[in-house]
Amino acid sequence: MNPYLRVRPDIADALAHGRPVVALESTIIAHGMPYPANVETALQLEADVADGGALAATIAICDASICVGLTPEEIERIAAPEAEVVKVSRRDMAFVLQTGGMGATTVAATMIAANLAGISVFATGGIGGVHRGAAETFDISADLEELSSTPVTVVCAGVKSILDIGLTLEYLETRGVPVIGFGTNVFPAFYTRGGHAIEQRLDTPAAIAEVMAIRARLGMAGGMVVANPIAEEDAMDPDVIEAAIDQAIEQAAVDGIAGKETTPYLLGRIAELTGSASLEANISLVRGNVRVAARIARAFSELA
Ligand code: PSU
Ligand code: MN
Repeated sequence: MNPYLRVRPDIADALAHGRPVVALESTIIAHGMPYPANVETALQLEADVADGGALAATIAICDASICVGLTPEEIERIAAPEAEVVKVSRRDMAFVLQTGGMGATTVAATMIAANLAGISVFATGGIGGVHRGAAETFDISADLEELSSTPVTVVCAGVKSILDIGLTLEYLETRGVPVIGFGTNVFPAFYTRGGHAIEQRLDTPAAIAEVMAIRARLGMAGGMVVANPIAEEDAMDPDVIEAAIDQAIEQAAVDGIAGKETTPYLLGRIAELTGSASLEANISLVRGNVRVAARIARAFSELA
């Protein structure tokens, strides 16, 4: 066991016996949703995973450890509006383990932690990607590099159109990351069901689990993206969300936002501009993703 890992005993037990476990990230809690919806959602997601027959492991950095399986008290601590929580991606992980304090893990950092703990399936809302204007800014999320090197399957509702979705898909292709539509040939755009075509579609968790197993047998490094669109009845009006995103991006330029602050800033502005509509859509889609992830984790555990 890695000395920096602190795996909750019930999760360690499930993993030791090959029972299905789904990793969940914490940046979405600390920096992706307002309080108290963030705590309520984090706890709801764990219950949804349990309903799906798997065990949830919410991951964060706490007290100089990589905590795999936060307690409800720890979720409350990381979600509190006054909490000082660092956003931790691959680059930040060792630093925050040295300095101590709380860190919310991004998709990239959560994948690293899940892999260290032996968890193969992870669910979130949206992954990071290639930002609009990346040709000038070079702003490409470390999530994409992580997907190319760390063998964890990430179930998401695609990426938000704060990003350049087409370039994000190109980048994933270059880095050899499979992007599989779960029951769809369209890459979802988080709040909406999307528009970019994707070639690979699978309709069952069992088929996805088999692709994971084949990749492992081929000795292929890296993970996969399973793209699961928001439920039709909860999807937002594309014009409403696009207008908010354009305005948020303009404001970010005016305010001189750059680097790791960009994504949380844009998420915050969009939430302000669209109010509860985007929050409700966000909660719906992430709940949908954890349910699919639980089914994939079960199918994968049955293969082993
Ligand atoms: N996109 C969302 N919601 C989120 C994030 C992205 O719609 O909460 C978070 C995830 O944790 C993701 C991170 O891994 O932002 C990406 O940040 P960056 O672009 O700085 O890599
Ligand atoms: Mn970035």
